[in-house]
Amino acid sequence: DVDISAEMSSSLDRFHRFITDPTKCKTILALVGAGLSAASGLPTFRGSGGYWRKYNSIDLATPDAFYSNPGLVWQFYAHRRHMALNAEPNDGHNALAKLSHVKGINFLTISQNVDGLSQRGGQDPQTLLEFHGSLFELQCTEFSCSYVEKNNFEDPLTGSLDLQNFGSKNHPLPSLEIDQLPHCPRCRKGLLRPGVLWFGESLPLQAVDKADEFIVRNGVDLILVIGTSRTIWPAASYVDIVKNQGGKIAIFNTERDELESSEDCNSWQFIGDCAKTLPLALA
Ligand code: BV8
Ligand code: ZN
Repeated sequence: DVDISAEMSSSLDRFHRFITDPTKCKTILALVGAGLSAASGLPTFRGSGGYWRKYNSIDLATPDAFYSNPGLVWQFYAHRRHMALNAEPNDGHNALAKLSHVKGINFLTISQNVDGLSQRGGQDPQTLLEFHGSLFELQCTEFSCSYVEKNNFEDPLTGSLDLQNFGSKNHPLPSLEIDQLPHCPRCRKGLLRPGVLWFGESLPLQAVDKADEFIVRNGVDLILVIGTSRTIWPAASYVDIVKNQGGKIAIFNTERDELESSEDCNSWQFIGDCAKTLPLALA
């Protein structure tokens, strides 16, 4: 049900010939962003998607915002946890999950998404790096305590973070006190924070090392750039790293990417909803 133009079907053929030729395409890296979850109903960051009520996500996804107004930042993340938990993985997630089971160690996804949908879509966790953390990881902010909880899907985390109390737009956001926010069950005094990477925070070294080791060990033959505006660093830098190695690039986006001339035979652009174009391209 995707309108396949003549141009698209010829580049699909060229792509299929390449991706199914083990002498040409052994190792695949995917860089995925918010556009992969758009078909699941989760807003992207650019344009209108980047706003929650009157706030721009980038202004709330910072340590300063959290330490100056933890209640507001927790309401923002409680809202996103709730939306992600009530969203379903789409055919784009499922296509990548299938590829992960076919390719195994010759496939790696660097995900900028924190919504947990790739895992719920069945992608082999060994092939998935959550470069920007996860909405469902909690960390203690007490310096001496190292409490981290993964896969916490409780919704709401506390009574005050129940969307019934602040979900609808026309209710003013209640201002929450510290003791109404999630606290550490281990040290019992630290405030918990969402286990996501905020702007200005350095990436987790083990994720960067795993990505670099994968790229150096194998040499990447193809990078799939899926639903990302390539505006966030250093995640965006992996596209050039692969191209500088001589890898080919396939872009799956609703917008044409001006950075890549589709003339040369080293790149493909599949314009449309990646929940539709990915299953076609990876079939
Ligand atoms: C770092 C988790 C070292 C939180 C996110 C000044 C001071 C400090 C740092 C910087 C600075 N200037 C620049 C930096 C670096 C900064 C950065 O990149 N800033 C940007 C604004 C320029 N990066 C960092 O801070 C990183 N850390 O560099 O540490 C350091 C340390 C100290 C000082 C300097 C450097 C950490 C970045 C991580 C931020 N955390 N997420 C949360 O989610 O709340 S980023 C967040 O936004 C998302 O995770 C995601 O990565 C990003 C949005 O990007 P996309 O996923 O691409 O989404 P977007 O909406 O932009 O695009 C969607 C695309 O999909 C579009 O192209 C659209 O056309 C397409 N699309 C839409 N629908 C579909 C579709 N495609 C296909 N199908 C569809 N249906
Ligand atoms: Zn603690």
